Amino acid sequence: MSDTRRLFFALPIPPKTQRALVKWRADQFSAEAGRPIAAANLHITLAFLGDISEQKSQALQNMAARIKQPAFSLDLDDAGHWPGAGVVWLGTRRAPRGLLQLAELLRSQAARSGCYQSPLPFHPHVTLLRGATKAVSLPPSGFHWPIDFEYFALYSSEFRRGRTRYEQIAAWPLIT
Ligand code: 2AM
Repeated sequence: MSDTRRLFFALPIPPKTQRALVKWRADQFSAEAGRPIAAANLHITLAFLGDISEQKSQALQNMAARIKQPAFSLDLDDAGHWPGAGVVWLGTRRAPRGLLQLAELLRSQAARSGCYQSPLPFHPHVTLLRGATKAVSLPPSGFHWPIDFEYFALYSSEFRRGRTRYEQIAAWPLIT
């Protein structure tokens, strides 16, 4: 049996914004609202690959290395709750074209390599809380978390000793 890893392409949230978001989240949500995601795990998923072999991972990394997409900024100024998935998220009211193009490219390369892609439209978001299945009161609008993204990365996700750990496997620059 060959070894597989659970992998996904994502945009990491810069550490300074991670710290600020975690503080803000503690003020905005009660402990009962859901399980907070660790600061270091905050990210925007671009394409989820699932459990894949090293060979497939290498092929997708080779394709990622050839991507030439401009860097972009986005403002996390939107929040929402998906009770079915139990997710409270931050998103953006105006997704930059560069982000949508990058995700579309990675998702179509993943699909062509046999990684199942959800038919739901891509909705860029940072998951803040999990296990949020009951009604949650969301922060009033008016918050802004501007972020400049200059690279994207491939991560592995591993559940160990009761914790989800993400490890960056490789990263590629966006054109500045
Ligand atoms: P989420 O934050 O909306 O739950 C690592 O698990 C990342 O991949 C998470 O950001 C998660 O998105 C996303 N993810 C996990 N399973 C997925 C799936 N089946 N389809 C799409 N994205 C998924």
